[in-house]
Amino acid sequence: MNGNRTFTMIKPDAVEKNYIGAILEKINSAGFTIKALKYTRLSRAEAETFYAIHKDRPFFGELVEYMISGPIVAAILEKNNAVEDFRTLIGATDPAQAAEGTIRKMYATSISANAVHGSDSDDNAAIEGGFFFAQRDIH
Ligand code: IDP
Ligand code: MG
Repeated sequence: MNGNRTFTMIKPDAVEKNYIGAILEKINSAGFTIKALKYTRLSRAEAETFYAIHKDRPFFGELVEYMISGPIVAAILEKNNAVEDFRTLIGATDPAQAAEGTIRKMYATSISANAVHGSDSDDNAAIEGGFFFAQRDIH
């Protein structure tokens, strides 16, 4: 059975362009409830840990530099079938391939600076949410 929580970040490019409000509005309009929310900035060590699964990929260095280049918004979201439905809402990793109306199509800059993160599984949603939020931050 699919779970009802996912984790997202509004990434530095979208924050820089003042898209926080527009992206949160799209998330709410799609039926997701915000369970936790934080405006923060990753250290290099945190970004390397968060993306450790990609450490052998050629884009890892670029990804870490980009993710520490400015502040982000982190959030835990709730909806039935949250992980899959949120991946549909954000669209393909490369905004050039993302479907019309998706968050990445509307707000992303490039395959690296692609506006938002979305967890890829229930297990990772729980791990990633736990990376940013204590139990007392989740409501
Ligand atoms: P996802 O965010 O759609 O799940 P992943 O394959 O998990 O995509 O990659 C994590 C992040 O790494 C992407 O969101 C993007 O910021 C960056 N990334 C992925 N592929 C590339 C690439 O080919 N070049 C540069 N950055 C990339
Ligand atoms: Mg991923």
